[in-house]
Amino acid sequence: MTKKHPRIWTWFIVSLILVVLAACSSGGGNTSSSGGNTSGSGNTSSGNTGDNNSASDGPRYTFRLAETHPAEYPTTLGDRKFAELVNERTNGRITIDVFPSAQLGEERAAIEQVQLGAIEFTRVSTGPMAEFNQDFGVFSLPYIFDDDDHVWRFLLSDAGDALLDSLQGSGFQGLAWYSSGSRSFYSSKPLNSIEDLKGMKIRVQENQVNIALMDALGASATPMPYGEVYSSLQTGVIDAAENNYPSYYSSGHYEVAPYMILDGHQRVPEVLIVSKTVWDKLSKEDQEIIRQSAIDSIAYQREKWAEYEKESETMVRAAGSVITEVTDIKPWQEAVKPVIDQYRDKYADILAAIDAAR
Ligand code: GTR
Repeated sequence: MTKKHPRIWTWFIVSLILVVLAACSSGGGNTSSSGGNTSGSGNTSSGNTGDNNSASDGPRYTFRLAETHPAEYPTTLGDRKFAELVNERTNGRITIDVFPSAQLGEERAAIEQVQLGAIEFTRVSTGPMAEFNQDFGVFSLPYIFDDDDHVWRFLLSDAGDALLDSLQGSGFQGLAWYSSGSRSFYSSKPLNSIEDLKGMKIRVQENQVNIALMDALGASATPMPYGEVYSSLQTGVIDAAENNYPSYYSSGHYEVAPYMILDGHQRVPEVLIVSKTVWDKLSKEDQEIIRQSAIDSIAYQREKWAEYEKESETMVRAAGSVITEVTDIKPWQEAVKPVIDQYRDKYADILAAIDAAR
């Protein structure tokens, strides 16, 4: 009999502790709360500096950023610089964890997740973005830019800003552009001239313009995710693919497709985007910090890009890739003219802005 009372008390105390714990834990960890809760949030990596300026005030967030490329690739370095600036400028209140190597899914799947708000940020190529916002298809048109400086004059113009903002209609906010050089063809078979592409099955980034482009070259377009290209080249599912030197090298494609022809048919920039669902929940101050940090990460990404572009060229040449220069680009430009004709009206305004940036 005497034992019963202590047991009831034990249950009472345990229940009380559980109720108190439950009440405490419901107050933090919500990444979208708008209250000024700066303690007990789910943020894993920040240290609250205890500063009381406006950047430190407000909700704490831990966001994810999906990246296709490996950790040392220049876009990933740009993403990390961006995340670092945001973290510094909010005194650790906003953390953006970068997930490289397509850990969060292949590019198209990552874009879909960002559109839904399941992943907050991603850095992607404007190539696959064309299926989410048609204006982005303009970047897949062949030979519309003279060189990298021309691309950047356009991207940093009002027309470039307008393109970033046009993503709002598709469920994103565009934040900044990153460099991606120019794309050229490579194959497991010798590539000496434009004629060699005829009849080849060529992997392209997933969008409609690329299908028209391969038709114009007498090849057949095989859109597929980037992560499947290596094995598809290896097993002969495709004969060729196309990309810039950094991707050709870092993906290992040069090992299975050692013939490259430097036709430079496209300059398809990279873009850093955030989910509109997430963006709209942020305060104006946080939006401004995030936008400015993205813009401020561009210079670093461009610098790393320039270094890695040279390094990857050296590495693939040293590994024995046979690189053919194109001395006369005119036959290439002539061959792809039907593609420009097909899309001239659709992209009239953007093409005019690209011309104006020459
Ligand atoms: C790269 C780009 C990637 C991806 C890839 C591809 O140049 O950086 O984001 O789009 O091309 O061809 O799929």
